[in-house]
Formats: sequence, structure tokens, C-alpha cells
Amino acid sequence: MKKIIFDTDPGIDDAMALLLAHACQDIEVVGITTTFGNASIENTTRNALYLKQKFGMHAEVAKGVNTPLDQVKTEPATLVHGDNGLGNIELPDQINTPLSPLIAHDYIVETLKKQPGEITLVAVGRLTNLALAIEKAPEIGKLVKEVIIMGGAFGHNGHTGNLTPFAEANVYGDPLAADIVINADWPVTIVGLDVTQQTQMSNAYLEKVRTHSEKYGQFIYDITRFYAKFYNDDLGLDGFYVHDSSAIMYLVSPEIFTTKQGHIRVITEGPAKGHTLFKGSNRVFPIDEWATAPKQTIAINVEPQTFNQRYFDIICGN
Ligand SMILES: [Ca+2]
Repeated sequence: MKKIIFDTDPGIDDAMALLLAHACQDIEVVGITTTFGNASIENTTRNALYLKQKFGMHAEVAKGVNTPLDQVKTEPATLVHGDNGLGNIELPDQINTPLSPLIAHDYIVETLKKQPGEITLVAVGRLTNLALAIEKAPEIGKLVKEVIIMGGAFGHNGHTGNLTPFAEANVYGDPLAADIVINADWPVTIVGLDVTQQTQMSNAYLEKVRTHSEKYGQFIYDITRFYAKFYNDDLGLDGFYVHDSSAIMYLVSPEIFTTKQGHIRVITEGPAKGHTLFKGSNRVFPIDEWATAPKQTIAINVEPQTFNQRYFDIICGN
């Protein structure tokens, strides 16, 4: 059993990824920690509690902070995810499910200490909570099993950014946190736009999911109407790219991804803010802020058809 804490800003693709993890028999979602980005921290936390209640999850939900480390606030991505973060489907005002008394980064620290070597952190939003956790308790680097991040872009397959020409939104939203998390002493795999924009789900595929998954199909179809319209208006796509579910899929089926290892730094200010830069060679330069960074893993290719088939099989219980 693969135990995870899912750090997330639900978020339409976040919800799809969480449902993939929940539906997968090999994964136990121990905790859900919320961050801000796709919606405000209030809305992403309400949405996490809503998903927990609606789908009968056992995971504890812990609310995160509402500001990036550099204190530069940006507006929630309501154009992509709707005002409520879940594509403006109707949501109850009150969710009668309790929150963890711990703030997200303390929840991460405490849970890793209680279950050393057992838990993978899967982060599909800004990396603020993970950065606060590893800064407060660097010893958790030895307690975590693995860290999997959806974020960043390294130029493979022509993908360099989605919020700016050279930055992916999660990393841009808290670049200091991303640089801390990627360069901490723990094993990180980055599943970035290089692969997430190689997989697309079409509207016909989503209709098939609606028909074949009694438990999740209608919900996934409903929340993705807004998201698909954004991608169609913005990029002319039929359907959308598959961002956050790629991080869960990497946990489930790493063999459908190609990866490589190297040193990574994040540009934290200026026009290239949020840009992720990968150094794959061992050459040491006279000035080299990559040389002391730990070697981490990035995903550079994926098999999109196998991806979509596995997502379908897990969600539809085949
Ligand atoms: Ca997300």
C-alpha cells in the first residue's frame, strides 16, 4: 500500500487527481493538506472537505497558510477553475466535517514523524506548505519516503510555461518555496508541463468516464465543463491537459514515464520568475549554484494513451 499526504489547491484537476488516488486500490490517502492558488485557502479547504465527505474518504484535512513565502499575493485562478474552485458546480455552504486542529505544515511534520519511511508527499499546488514543513523540521527529509511534485517546466516537448512564457503556475505562485523544496535533502521527482501537457483528455473521453463510472463519472464530467471551456477558449483544445493527475499516475505507474536526474534551481524574481532550470552535466563551473544542489528527478516523457487507459480503468473500477 502506498500511503500519501496529498498537498493540493482543489481545483478541478486537483479533484480529479484526488479521486484517482482514492479510487486506486494501491493508494491510501492518509491526509489532505490545502494550499491556495486555484482558489482562496477558504475555498480550497471547503472543497477538500466537500470531496472527503461526498466520496467517503478517511483522510484528515489540514488547512494551510494563505500567503507565499515572498508575501507577493496573486489573485486565485478563477478563470480556469471558476469562482468556487470546482467549476461553479453547486456546493453546500456548510460542510459538517471537522478540520485537523493542526495547520498543514505541522500536520505534515507530525504525520511523517509518526509513520517514518511510510509516507509519500504528493504536492500538486504551490509548495508553501512543504517548504514551511522542511524548514521547521529538516529531519523529516529522512522520514519521508518520496516527494512527488506537479510543477515546473524544463522545455521538453516544447513546454516551457503556462502562466508566463517561462514559468508554470504552481512554481510561479511561490518560487522561493519551490527552490527550498526541490533543494532540500529528500528525494524529489518533478512531474512538470513537459509531461502533463503531453496527455489530453477529450470531451468524448470524459463522456465515456461519465457513462462507465457510477461513483465518480457524473461528478468528473460536471466539474470539468468549466475547465474544458477555458482550454477551448484559450488554446482551442478539445478537452484539456492532464496536470495534477499526472503526479498520482507517476506514483501508480512510474514505468509509463521517462525520467532523468540532475540539479535544479528556481528563478525567484524578475521576468523569468518561476522558471525551473535543470543542469544535467557533472561539469563544475567557476560560478555554479547548481553544483551544491542535490540531484533530483524530472519526468520528461509519458505514454499518453496508456495514461488515459489507466485513469479510466482505475476510476471506472476495472
Ligand atoms: Ca493544483
